Amino acid sequence: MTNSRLHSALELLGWSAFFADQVEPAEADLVPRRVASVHRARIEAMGDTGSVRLELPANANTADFAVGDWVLADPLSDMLVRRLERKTVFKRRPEVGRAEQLVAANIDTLLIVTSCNADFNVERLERYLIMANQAGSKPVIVLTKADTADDVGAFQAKAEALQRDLPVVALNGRSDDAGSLLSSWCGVGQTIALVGSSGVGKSTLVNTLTKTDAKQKTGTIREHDAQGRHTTTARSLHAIPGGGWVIDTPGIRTLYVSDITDGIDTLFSDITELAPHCRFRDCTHAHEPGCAVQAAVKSGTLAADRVERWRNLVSENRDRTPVTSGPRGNKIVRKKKY
Ligand SMILES: Nc1nc2c(ncn2[C@@H]2O[C@H](COP(=O)(O)OP(=O)(O)O)[C@@H](O)[C@H]2O)c(=O)[nH]1
Ligand SMILES: [Mg+2]
Ligand SMILES: [Zn+2]
Repeated sequence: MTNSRLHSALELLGWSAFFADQVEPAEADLVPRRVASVHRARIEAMGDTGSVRLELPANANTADFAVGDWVLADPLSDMLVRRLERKTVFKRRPEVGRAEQLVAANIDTLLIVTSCNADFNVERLERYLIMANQAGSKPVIVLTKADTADDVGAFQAKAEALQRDLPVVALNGRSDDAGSLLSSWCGVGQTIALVGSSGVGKSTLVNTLTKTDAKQKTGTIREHDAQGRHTTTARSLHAIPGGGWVIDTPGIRTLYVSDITDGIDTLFSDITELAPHCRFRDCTHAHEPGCAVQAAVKSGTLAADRVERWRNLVSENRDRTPVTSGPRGNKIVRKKKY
């Protein structure tokens, strides 16, 4: 474990070169603050001097900010000046025709939580994986209730087959071991969030991870973390003893895919990497002669149902993504607001 006293207060909050490099010389008198919770009319943030309520410019819309965002503020007035570019961002479009909503930002790792029981569902896990890939967060599958299952290895193998190099951790969320099994994603300044169906053990895991151990309660940030201050909000940052942060209930519920540029390709890289070997450049991998994907299915190296799910997800994304966002097949050019 890294000793948190060797890190600055901002580094403990997740500040890194990615954000520091964005600060212009003219902004040297401003201070970085990390958004801890977003409300309709106010934003709470954390910085090297603790929690503050940011003053908002008259034209600011709190809906443009997400838990986890880094902003620059005036240290005297706490006035928010601007948001820094995000390393990762989760958005969702609640319905076709509605605007995308921000869920959370700068999440390094998304823990996709399911249980070693009937909750385990490949289709649902694939949708969460697409979400994580698209956001730019590293996905990890967490298999809870390993203590209740006869064949944990079978669940583990199925989960590992979902995406190349996908870490899979099986655990008992109620046991203290859970924290050490997940510690490599909960280090100093690292931010995680959990998604998964109701009842899989997300709250249990958050409680286990954030359990305050008096011996580890060191450093300035720990003294005034957001615990107890933002109990009325749906989403907020909570400190993990040892250095990381967890965003509770990130509220990612909608499981259809939309507005995905490369999150599907990342999930199905085994399929998309075969495409250049097809005879036709515009091969749909459905019925064309000389199709490398169909050849892989025939030879048994690729599962037919996986190709089928890939096809369905690609078409669902096409149907649910507004054409105004970008021409079909091209990368969506995302508008920057700040
Ligand atoms: N045996 C066992 N029970 C668990 C585990 N994780 C959670 N539970 C239980 O599952 C139930 C639902 O957990 P909860 O954390 O509320 O799930 P959430 O809806 O995802 O937040 C509770 O009764 C927990 O005690 C686990 O790893 N093993
Ligand atoms: Mg819960
Ligand atoms: Zn093909």
